[in-house]
Amino acid sequence: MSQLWQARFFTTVNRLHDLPDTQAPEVAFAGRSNAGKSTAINVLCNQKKLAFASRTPGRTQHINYFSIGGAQVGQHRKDETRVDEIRAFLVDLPGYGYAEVSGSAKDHWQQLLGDYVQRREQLAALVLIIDARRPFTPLDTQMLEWFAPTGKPIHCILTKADKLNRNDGANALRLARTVLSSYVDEDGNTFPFTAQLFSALKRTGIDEANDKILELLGLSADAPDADDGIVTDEDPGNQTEKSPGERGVSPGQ
Ligand SMILES: Nc1nc2c(ncn2[C@@H]2O[C@H](COP(=O)(O)OP(=O)(O)OP(=O)(O)O)[C@@H](O)[C@H]2O)c(=O)[nH]1
Ligand SMILES: [Mg+2]
Repeated sequence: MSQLWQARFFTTVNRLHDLPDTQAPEVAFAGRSNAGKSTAINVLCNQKKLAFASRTPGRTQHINYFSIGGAQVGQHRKDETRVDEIRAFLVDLPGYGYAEVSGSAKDHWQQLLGDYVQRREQLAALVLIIDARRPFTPLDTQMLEWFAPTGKPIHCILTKADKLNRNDGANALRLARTVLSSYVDEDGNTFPFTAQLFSALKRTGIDEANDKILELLGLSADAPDADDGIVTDEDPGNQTEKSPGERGVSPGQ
């Protein structure tokens, strides 16, 4: 059982000002609307309804925090989370590029996402969720360029790989790695960017994503689990800033 299976809903926020004043490291899932962020979180956490996933694009409209640690998942599900025992957070971000969102709401979210990824000190790394069939849209590139100067890692999950045949999947992965390695800082060094294929439907790439996310959160894969209970289908009933890093970023090498 992965430590990610302990995840439970923690809080939801709509403004940077309201981000939780917590110290545990967080990994945020960013990506186009409908790319599969919420679904990936659910699969990795082995819970069907932890994050809202939907056919309707634009479903995730707030920043949702899920805590790992600080609760005996599987036993006393409704018990309060012990905040000081939380070891990490997964953060589900609203998708970008959703055409139906009005201009001002879109601007609000673009600005908020940009500020969040560039300035949130607790953010250890970004998981960029990309539909394997539509790699690196301009807004994905914008996200990369916002985040790269922080010097923190990005793990790119090319999801819906079940929609591609083996050959096209391999090509999509190769292209993603080429794009990621084309970003260099002003000294010509590449950034800590990685990529993998994933399918929530076929359940492929889960172990690789799980291990990477634990590593990014500083949680070791073989650490003892808080609890032996296995939760697969429970609804939790919910539903400081740092200046951007010094390093410049430039595409192309
Ligand atoms: N075939 C296939 N469909 C997937 C996969 N992952 C997600 N989907 C589907 O894609 C749709 C969108 O998934 P979500 O997880 O809600 O996407 P999201 O990125 O959270 O979207 P927003 O909340 O709008 O930003 C849903 O219908 C999912 O079932 C996958 O690996 N394979
Ligand atoms: Mg979502």
